[in-house]
Amino acid sequence: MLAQPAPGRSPGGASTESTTSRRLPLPFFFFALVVLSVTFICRATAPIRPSSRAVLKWNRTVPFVVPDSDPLSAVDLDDEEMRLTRVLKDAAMEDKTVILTTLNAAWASTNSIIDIFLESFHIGNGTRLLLDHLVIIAFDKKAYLRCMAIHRHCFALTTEGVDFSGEKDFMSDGYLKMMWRRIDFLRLILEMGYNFIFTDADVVWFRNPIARFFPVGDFQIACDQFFGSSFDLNNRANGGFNFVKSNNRTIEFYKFWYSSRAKYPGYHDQDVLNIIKLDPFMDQIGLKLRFLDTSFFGGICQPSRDFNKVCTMHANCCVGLSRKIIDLRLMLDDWRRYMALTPALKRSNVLSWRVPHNCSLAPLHL
Ligand SMILES: *[C@@H]1O[C@H](CO)[C@@H](O)[C@H](O)[C@H]1NC(C)=O
Ligand SMILES: *[C@@H]1O[C@H](CO)[C@@H](O)[C@H](O)[C@H]1NC(C)=O
Ligand SMILES: *[C@@H]1O[C@H](CO)[C@@H](O)[C@H](O)[C@H]1NC(C)=O
Ligand SMILES: CC(=O)N[C@H]1CO[C@H](CO)[C@@H](O)[C@@H]1O
Repeated sequence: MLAQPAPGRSPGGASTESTTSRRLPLPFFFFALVVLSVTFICRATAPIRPSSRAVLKWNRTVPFVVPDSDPLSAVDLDDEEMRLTRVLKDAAMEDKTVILTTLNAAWASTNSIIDIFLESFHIGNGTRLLLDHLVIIAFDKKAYLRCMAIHRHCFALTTEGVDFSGEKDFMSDGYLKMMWRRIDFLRLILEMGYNFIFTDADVVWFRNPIARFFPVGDFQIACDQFFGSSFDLNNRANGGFNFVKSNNRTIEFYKFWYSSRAKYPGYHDQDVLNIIKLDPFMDQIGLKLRFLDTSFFGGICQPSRDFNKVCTMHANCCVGLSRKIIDLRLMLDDWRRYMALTPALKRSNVLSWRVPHNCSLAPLHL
């Protein structure tokens, strides 16, 4: 069963200390300043162009944010770095690798995405223990409280003055900010010396993926479409699943990625990634970039063809939360059917995924 919240943590606040007198480490203060100023710059200069919106909205499946929850005002913001240090230390594997996912209110409801996500670790082969290394990063109060109720490692990511829960438009300004905030946050994780496997919560895990990562490769990313070679820059990367090692190259790369958002206003982090992967600066950084095969890391865009190989399946290429939930549940069912087969039938690869079933790129209402 799922772990109980760790004792000693109170919902909504990790600390009861007075915040005003806290001394902040200088780097963190600078980080907060940058985030804040960037936020305001974005607000001023990043209008969403209808043309880019139409192209972008189908590429990545995203959480919709419900409007009825408060920002995480109750959480002691000044305490962020301390809370983060502790949660990473608690969750990290011996080699300082953590598994990270982000959660907002809409995906945090009972019987919604987060439950399916966690269930997959329980029915996967050798995945249950990985939950000890999973940190759920909550973007709003509802997500944080739900996390505290069902999982051991929760972290509330807030930005003062920005309410990530108050937006519900798919490619809205607020939504983009949330995505970019995540990129900047992941850079901080790397700077703190942690490697991470980032996974969207609409990725179900059936096998431990670590053995499938390349021994040499700083930044390894799953694909919507994989064309056969892990080096091929034409592979269409999907930011919903990646493995990143902490080193100077990846830190530089995340800075570059984050700074590129200013060059492509209104674009999603993933689309900017699919542009900058071709930038000459990538060679200067020397980042070792690898694309992960959809046989191991599949999705609805390109399902894994082999149940004997599949590690994860992503509900990408899917518009609409209800459709996504139906298809994710089908994936869990298909996996259970596979696990119930005899070894001989397993090897004969008789099963195929029943997805996409409801998932579709067609808009729900237009
Ligand atoms: C599950 O994992 C065990 C231990 O690694 C392995 O022996 C077995 O073949 C795996 N089963 C499947 C269906 O992958
Ligand atoms: C980055 O490079 C410096 C020296 O150039 C080195 O001291 C440091 O350990 C490196 N940091 C990481 C995270 O690899
Ligand atoms: C899912 O698909 C079934 C059968 O095609 C359909 O009856 C049902 O309305 C769909 N549900 C959603 C939420 O799209
Ligand atoms: C499913 C998919 O990949 N859709 C679109 C993603 O965005 C590119 C352009 O950035 C389009 O060409 C794809 O059709």
